[in-house]
Amino acid sequence: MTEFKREARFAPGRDALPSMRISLLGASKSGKSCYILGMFAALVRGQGYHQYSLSTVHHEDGIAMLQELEDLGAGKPPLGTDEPRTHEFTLRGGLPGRGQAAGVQTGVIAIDLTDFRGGAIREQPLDENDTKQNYDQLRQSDSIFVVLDSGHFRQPVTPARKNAVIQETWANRIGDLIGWTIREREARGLPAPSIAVLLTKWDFLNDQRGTAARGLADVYQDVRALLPVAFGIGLEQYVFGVSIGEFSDPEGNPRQAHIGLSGVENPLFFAAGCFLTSQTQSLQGARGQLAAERTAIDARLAKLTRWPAIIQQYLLQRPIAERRAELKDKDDVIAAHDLRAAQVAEHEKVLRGLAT
Ligand SMILES: Nc1nc2c(ncn2[C@@H]2O[C@H](COP(=O)(O)OP(=O)(O)O)[C@@H](O)[C@H]2O)c(=O)[nH]1
Ligand SMILES: [Mg+2]
Repeated sequence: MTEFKREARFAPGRDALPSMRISLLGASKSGKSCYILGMFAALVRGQGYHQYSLSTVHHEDGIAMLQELEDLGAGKPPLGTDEPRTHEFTLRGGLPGRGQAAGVQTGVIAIDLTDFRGGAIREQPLDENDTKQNYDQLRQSDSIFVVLDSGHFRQPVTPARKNAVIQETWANRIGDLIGWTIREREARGLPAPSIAVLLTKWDFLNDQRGTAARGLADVYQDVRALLPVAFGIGLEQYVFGVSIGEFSDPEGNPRQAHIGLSGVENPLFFAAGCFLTSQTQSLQGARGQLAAERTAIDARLAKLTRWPAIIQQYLLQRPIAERRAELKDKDDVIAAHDLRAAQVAEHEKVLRGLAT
């Protein structure tokens, strides 16, 4: 039997794409696993003019996720396995472009998204266990999704309630891990992760039939007071209300409901936009390097072509031809680089616009 090759049917393959890591941090039952299912389902068909879409590296994983979401709609909640789970996605999108490139869909970012195990958030990063591995992944995170159950914000977080909410949302643990990640990355010369705060089960607050109608602006102030570290100077952060359907009442009792995805793609677009900003910066650095290399070749060529024509013709023909070929190669590399940089910049702009 011929083995079916899973990836890279469309160039460029996933390995050639810039890869970003996202870690989800949130108390157990805050809605992390459900959110991932909803986000995938919302993006599987493509979104917006640029048709941003998400696919799983292994197609069967995607099918399983869609099935889990359908099961949820049929009244079967997802398994609370409390296992760390990394989902491997590819974000694709098209750019208008001109000529041959017009409307072509390409991979934009390879995304690894880790559903952090609840225990790992609360345990010490000891050697030789999966908690340590989780810490390694956290350190590599370009973005952190902080998952907070909107149920905690149906009333304002008053001083009297604050400690209870900190307890229930694990805010101290999450704040500590965010601070740790920022410091670890700084020590390695890496940019701070972007922070997307996800207010899951937003239907609790949004609900017109109304358990409580509070606007995002009010809740934003509560979140800021709860997790100041996520709002530090120089950090990119944004607060999103997301919902996948009224699958539980505010007391946490499951209930049957239709799937109703709301706002679930925005945090991903935000994280992708922030990530592409740092990509743009490193592409600029690489561009400077390429330009310097071109200048060096050009100087060598100029030196050769200063000789009298007769010498060039008889003695220097070969080195001159070689330098010219090198120059052409470098120009091709630079042109490809510039096209890539322009595409990254365009995706960055569009994704940021879609997110907010
Ligand atoms: N009302 C409502 N309930 C939700 C929503 N998302 C998840 N839930 C409920 O929250 C429970 C816990 O979600 P889950 O994703 O398993 O939490 P995790 O432990 O953080 O992974 C689910 O079983 C659902 O009953 C939502 O958008 N709205
Ligand atoms: Mg879970």
